[in-house]
Amino acid sequence: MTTTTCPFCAVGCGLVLDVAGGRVAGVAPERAHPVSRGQLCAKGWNAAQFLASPERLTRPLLRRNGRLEPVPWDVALATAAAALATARREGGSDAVGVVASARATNEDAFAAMKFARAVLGTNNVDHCARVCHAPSVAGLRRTLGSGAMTNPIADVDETDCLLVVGADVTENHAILGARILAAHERGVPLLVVDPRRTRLARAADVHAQIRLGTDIAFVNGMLHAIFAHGWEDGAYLDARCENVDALRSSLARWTPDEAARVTGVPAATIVDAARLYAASRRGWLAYGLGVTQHVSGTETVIALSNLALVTGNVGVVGGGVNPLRGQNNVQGACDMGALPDVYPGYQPVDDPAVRRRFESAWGVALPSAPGLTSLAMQHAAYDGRLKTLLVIGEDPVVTDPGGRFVARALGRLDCLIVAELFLTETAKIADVVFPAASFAEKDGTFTSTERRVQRVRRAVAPPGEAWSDWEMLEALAMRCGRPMGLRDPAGVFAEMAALTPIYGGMSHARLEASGGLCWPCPTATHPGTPRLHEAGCVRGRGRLIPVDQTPPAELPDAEYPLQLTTFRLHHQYGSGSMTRRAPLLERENPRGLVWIHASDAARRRITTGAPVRVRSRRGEVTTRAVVSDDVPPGVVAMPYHFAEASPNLVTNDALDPIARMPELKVCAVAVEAC
Ligand SMILES: Nc1nc2c(c(=O)[nH]1)N[C@H]1C(S)=C(S)[C@@H](COP(=O)(O)OP(=O)(O)OC[C@H]3O[C@@H](n4cnc5c(=O)[nH]c(N)nc54)[C@H](O)[C@@H]3O)O[C@H]1N2
Ligand SMILES: Nc1nc2c(c(=O)[nH]1)N[C@H]1C(S)=C(S)[C@@H](COP(=O)(O)OP(=O)(O)OC[C@H]3O[C@@H](n4cnc5c(=O)[nH]c(N)nc54)[C@H](O)[C@@H]3O)O[C@H]1N2
Ligand code: SF4
Ligand SMILES: [Mo]
Repeated sequence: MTTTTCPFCAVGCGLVLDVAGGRVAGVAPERAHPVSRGQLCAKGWNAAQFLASPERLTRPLLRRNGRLEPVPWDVALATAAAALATARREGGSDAVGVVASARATNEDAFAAMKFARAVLGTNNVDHCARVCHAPSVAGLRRTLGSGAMTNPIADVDETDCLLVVGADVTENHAILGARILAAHERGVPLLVVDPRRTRLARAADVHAQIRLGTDIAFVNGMLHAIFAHGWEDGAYLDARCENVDALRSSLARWTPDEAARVTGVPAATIVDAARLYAASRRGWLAYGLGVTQHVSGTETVIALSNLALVTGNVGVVGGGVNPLRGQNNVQGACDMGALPDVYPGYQPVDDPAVRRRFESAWGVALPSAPGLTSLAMQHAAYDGRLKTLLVIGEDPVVTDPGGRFVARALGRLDCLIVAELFLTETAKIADVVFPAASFAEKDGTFTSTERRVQRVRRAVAPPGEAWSDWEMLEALAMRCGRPMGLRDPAGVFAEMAALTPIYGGMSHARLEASGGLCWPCPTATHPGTPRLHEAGCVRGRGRLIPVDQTPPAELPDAEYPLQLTTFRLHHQYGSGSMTRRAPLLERENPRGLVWIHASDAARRRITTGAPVRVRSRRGEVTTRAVVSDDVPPGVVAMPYHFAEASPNLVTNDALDPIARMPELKVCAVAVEAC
């Protein structure tokens, strides 16, 4: 029996792997786990199914005469190191880049970050947070001083009001979703802001079914009503916030009627939502990708932060601004500095004092200018500026926007190196593929959405010749002539903790206990910090910043009359590489689908199950229809787990100017029967 952490979403449930004959024979929930408390969702129960799939990569692969062929590790490492050396010689250090994984451990992410900076000499390092919660990191840093979830999941049981904006919690953070529903059943008011009628929306007291990309108008309308009725927390604003007058005067035009005109939600509903949230003693505000995956993503995060501050809900039990982080270790991959502008612990690369500390710890000169984001690396590859790219545990060909651009851009690299469990669509076009060990085959840690750092433990040996990502990176560093000195996961963690104040008091030994510790945990005796900003905001005063509604980059017109949004299915995960190899999960939703309202379907003679074509200015995709009033007229919605029917063939890559996040949640499309 090996106790470990679920490898899917960032709720971070505890699970126990039952090992027999060198294989994982079963999965059970960890009864004593402080968050999941003996529960698992469908994915957790099936977390071991993919491990022994015959499709697991077991040997390194090298492209020879156009085909990927198995080769010894030595050969694959030598080829990858030579490609990195050639690219740096010809194009300089910034001609190479690294994409880290939010699915692998903190130790793997730290190794990827160190490999980019200390071995390759570039800050070109990023990961899937770019297309996920980069606007939370940017927005909440500006307003509160820290981009992470402020309050723990357990505060759902301590609150007087639940406000969920653009998050499908029962499907995507299922064990948290169940806790929200239970609180609601005990009488806590539940408000949901979502253009789709989600399971949570159906149960809610108020479902604000807003038009796509109009959240700022909605929140500003709420704030207008709050100030108009005197529902703000005046004492809190005086004591703990700045810029109150600027915010208040910026709201003049956002009367509930004006907000209603823009959002399509009745003015009375907006006032109702404002009253319920503001009049409650404490309100737990959570949000997801419906907020972040827009060109206005960072500003929408700021608007939500304004709302929580004006009502005195930051730094208090049962309150908070809570971005529901997605991947099992995306919080960790951000914390580890797998981002182009910061070292571990959000220490800026362009701060000379910080840089000197890392330079003296590692004994190398480090680059000072922030690097390229993952999407900018694709553009640089397309333009020939980036020549060799290492992608660890990510499938951008399926999961990044912009039609076939990603594959075309990666195809122009001199060398694409991929570390993976499976031969994904991205691995298929690689030049070198390294087989990676999965969560059940290595030691390390994951950091959950509530900043909870928990142990991941090796239960079985990796298949064939698969290695942990950090081991591969150390071996590659050695071939590059600059060993990193990483010896084992506990040692990697210790090196990281010594350089990262928020993790400074943690070690593998301290994390042995169930549930681990929440950061910041600066000293060896510090108990961890489940709730941020309690003694005032991390940045000092909470900063209120006026923001205004910006429309989505692409609006419907005669040629593309519908709006496409994207979402997730409970039984599938990400690009599907793991869930589609779990028979009990795959059978629930074995193929791509598009949800369409009955009125739009009838006009196009589309019925449920019918094949349909979805077209945008960037491409087209064929899939099957689900006729349903879960989506409003004028909106169609696709899940993104199916490579053969990927909405990213049509989604828009227009960017949020602050966080460089693409607008994955709305673009204009035409839909027709085919
Ligand atoms: N089963 C499953 N669980 C997962 C994942 C998975 O793939 N499968 N992925 C994980 C990851 S990486 C992440 S980041 C999380 C994501 O979890 P969520 O944040 O819940 O992600 P989505 O379902 O993509 O989008 C959330 C909601 O935003 C709504 N929405 C779309 N546009 C707008 C808008 O303009 N305004 C508002 N208010 N809402 C809008 C959609 O209708 C949808 O219900 O889930 C994690 N959990
Ligand atoms: N249209 C649309 N597109 C989206 C989104 C959306 O809502 N709509 N959501 C976006 C979001 S929020 C995210 S997070 C991204 C996710 O995009 P990706 O990160 O590309 O998706 P995953 O399926 O999680 O891919 C992770 C890969 O890591 C591999 N893997 C798992 N564990 C390990 C490990 O330990 N080591 C290594 N080397 N590999 C491992 C898996 O096999 C899998 O292929 O998609 C984004 N794309
Ligand atoms: S809620 Fe998330 S962490 Fe918990 S079992 Fe389900 S997928 Fe795993
Ligand atoms: Mo995500």
